[in-house]
Amino acid sequence: MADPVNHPDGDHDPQETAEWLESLEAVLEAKGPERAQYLLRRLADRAARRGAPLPGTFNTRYINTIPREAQPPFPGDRALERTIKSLVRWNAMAMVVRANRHDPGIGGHISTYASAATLYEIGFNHFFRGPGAGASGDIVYYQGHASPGIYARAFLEGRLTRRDLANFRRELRKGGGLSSYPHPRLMPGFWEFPTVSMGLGPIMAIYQARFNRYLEHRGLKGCPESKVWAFIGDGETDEPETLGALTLAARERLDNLIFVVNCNLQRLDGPVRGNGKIIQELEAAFRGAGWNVIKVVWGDDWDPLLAADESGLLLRRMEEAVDGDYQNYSVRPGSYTREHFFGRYPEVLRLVEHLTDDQLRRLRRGGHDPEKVYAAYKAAVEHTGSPTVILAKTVKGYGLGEAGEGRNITHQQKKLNDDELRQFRDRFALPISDADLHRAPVLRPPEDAPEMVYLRERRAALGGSVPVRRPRAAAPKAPDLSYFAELLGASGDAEVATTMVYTRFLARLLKHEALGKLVVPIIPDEARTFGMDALFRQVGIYASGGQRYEPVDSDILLYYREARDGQILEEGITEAGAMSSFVAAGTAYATHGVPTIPFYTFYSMFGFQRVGDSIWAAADARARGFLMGATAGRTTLAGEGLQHQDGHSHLLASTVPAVRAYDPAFGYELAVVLADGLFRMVEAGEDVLYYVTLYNEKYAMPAMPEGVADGILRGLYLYRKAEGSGPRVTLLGSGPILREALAAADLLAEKHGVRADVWSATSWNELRRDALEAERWNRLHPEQAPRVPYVARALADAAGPVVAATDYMRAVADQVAPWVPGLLSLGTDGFGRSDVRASLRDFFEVDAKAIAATALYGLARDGKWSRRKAAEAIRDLGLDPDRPAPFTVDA
Ligand SMILES: Cc1ncc(C[n+]2csc(CCOP(=O)(O)OP(=O)(O)O)c2C)c(N)n1
Ligand SMILES: [Mg+2]
Repeated sequence: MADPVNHPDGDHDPQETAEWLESLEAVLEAKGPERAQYLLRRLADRAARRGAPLPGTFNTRYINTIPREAQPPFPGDRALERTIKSLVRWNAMAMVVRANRHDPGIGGHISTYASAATLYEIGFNHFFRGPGAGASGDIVYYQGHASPGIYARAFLEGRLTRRDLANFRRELRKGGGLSSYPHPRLMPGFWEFPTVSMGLGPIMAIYQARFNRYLEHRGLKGCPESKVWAFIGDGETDEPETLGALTLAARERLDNLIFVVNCNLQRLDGPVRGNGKIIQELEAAFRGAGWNVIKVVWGDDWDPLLAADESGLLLRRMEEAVDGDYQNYSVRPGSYTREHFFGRYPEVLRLVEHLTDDQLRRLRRGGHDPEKVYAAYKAAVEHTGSPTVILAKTVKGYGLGEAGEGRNITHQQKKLNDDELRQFRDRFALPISDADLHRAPVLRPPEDAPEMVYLRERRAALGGSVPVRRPRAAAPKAPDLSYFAELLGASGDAEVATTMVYTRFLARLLKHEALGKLVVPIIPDEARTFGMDALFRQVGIYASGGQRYEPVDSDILLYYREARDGQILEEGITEAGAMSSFVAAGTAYATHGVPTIPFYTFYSMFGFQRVGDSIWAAADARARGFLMGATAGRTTLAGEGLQHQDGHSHLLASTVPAVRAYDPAFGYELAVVLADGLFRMVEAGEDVLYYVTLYNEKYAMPAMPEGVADGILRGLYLYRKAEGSGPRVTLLGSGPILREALAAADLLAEKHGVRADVWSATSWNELRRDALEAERWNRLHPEQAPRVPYVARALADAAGPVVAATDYMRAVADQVAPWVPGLLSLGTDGFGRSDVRASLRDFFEVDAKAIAATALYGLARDGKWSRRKAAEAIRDLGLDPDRPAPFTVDA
């Protein structure tokens, strides 16, 4: 091949250029590439110092990174692999076409897998290690929209039935079906990682690869051979999460990580970079971040053309053409490509004189050439010291011809007519008769057909089929509540916040003989805010290379201690990254057979609101662990104002079916909830998540009363019974606002002779969940004795009006309204403000006086108190009845 650097642009002294290049050749020949690289670096250094720095470019030329000469021999049987791939292609297409014929509008994708078939098949036949390959096998993130291809292969491997395929996207049919995309929640024996919300797969893959190292360095599991593969769409790389953690992967030298970006140049609506080149753009980004980049741009048809490109003009033409042009070259006839692409320069046109138009049209791109893809994967697997990305150029909808190959509509294509089916069959030489064609039959050769034997042999050699999800960790016994006895007593004179109680819980758990080492504390740069820095000393911060400097605060007790076997994942300021670690740790019971228990502690405002989609993915992935929303509460987090004060995370938490959310007020409540979470997730193996809000308001913690544990877990228990006579009311409070309810009860008794029972509502969400179940059962069993929801049962004898108050939007407490007649709720709807707690609670009307006034109104409303006295009380308490509501936008 012509030297690609022999570029005709701006060479004013070709003679001199030739001499320099000759010298380079001589060094390469005699001393090898390392010496050549050394000299080039020295030259670049010198040039920079002499005022001629090399222009910053992280790009190489627009050709394959691995030249033809360096390609390893292909170890497979090309013919049999092509047969298998054609069958998978056809079946993937057929299952979508059939599904949409049967149920128009059911959806599915043909063109994504069509472009990626070679990328996956080379993986399945030669690289992806299954569970039997030792350690944990490989960990593969499949591009969500390529799932028909993954199902089609599993069908050939005998893992799925015809009925499964027929029920693609019809999961509710009798016998079950296949989920649209990778959802472990719905197909728990098959899919491991949810990927279809774009960008989450890639970032989860990076933190998964890092977590594998963590397991190793902490002596929990050695899995150095296990590779993490992430298949990504080129359009998907626009998601900030896709590229957001690249530098972490390079910094951690994650050579167990391989990204494969399927550069079919298109996304849903049109080209990814019509006016540029996505491969070159990504190359620069990945190289700049420190990745090993392997470009697979051209198939072997191009090798002789490049070899004959003496003038360098073919290469120049390849670089001039933009992705929008390349899209045309895959759609239009060969004559168009001859004229527009090759025809620009006579020298280039001459290179293809011997090729017909049809041959020109079929000049393959690198991502469709098995040998080039194999070479890239082999180099990636063998590369050490940094992660690798493979940028493979393909055609979207490859093989669909008129039905959508390379066209802008291709992403949505779900139907093929008879002509299009015939073209597809002919192109891939599939054994389907003309008569059968219109049925788009799913194909499966007999078991003893050579391709079937080959397919099975290859997977057996690689350790069995993938994807497969295998929850297999032994379930360690969780400590019971008595292990945390120190947290259940009264704090006496000491004032503590629930965050402090939580830190003590964690410190104690970390000392537990069986579970301690399995705990994975995850923090995005807020440990000091939460008072968790004591853990730095106790268990250390994970640093793969150990601590290579003397910490500036090494003379103090709580210095920043990093260690190779450190236990804390101190992620820095990346909630998306921290959530990815959470998923890796929370699914390790299945991925690695190691039941690690993540405790991810974050600023509650930056939890569900910021990374809600990642939490949804964690729930889909059946992750188990604790999400700890610290500095919670719109009025409890003082000073910080609108962007920080969380008054809605419980509402958001209620949208995720796997989340059990709690809002404890007291230390013992917190301990009961966390111990229960350990039992359910670790010992009982329930695939749920716990969300618990923590606060930084300090107060004296009472001792745990007898018999309240069950109520704490169900979400409500009577904390203080009213004494004495007089009109009665019932107050419910959660989190620190429970104390406002208690103060309101005192106020009502002292000033108005009204008696209040005060209940601690530890989980509005759980109360509602339970009530919904009872209500549904009643609806469906009209002849039977109705079930009474727990909240209604608990409050059956509640006296007077019921007032609920929380540090969250009223909708949080209102969740129980259907079962608590006449409920009056108070909450913190509106934007937060920078101020002290007392002022904030006054503003949002959730303090003792607002609760008391509401209770008196309730009595008056119910005819048990005079309306005049209620109005007087409002004035006496200092409430301004005509002030605008705090939740109006201009309050
Ligand atoms: C977060 C998110 N946004 C939008 C979508 C909808 N969507 C599905 S596929 C697609 C286009 C994908 O293009 P690309 O990543 O290039 O994949 P290709 O199908 O071309 O391989 C879009 C926008 C999604 N799944 N996730
Ligand atoms: Mg694409």
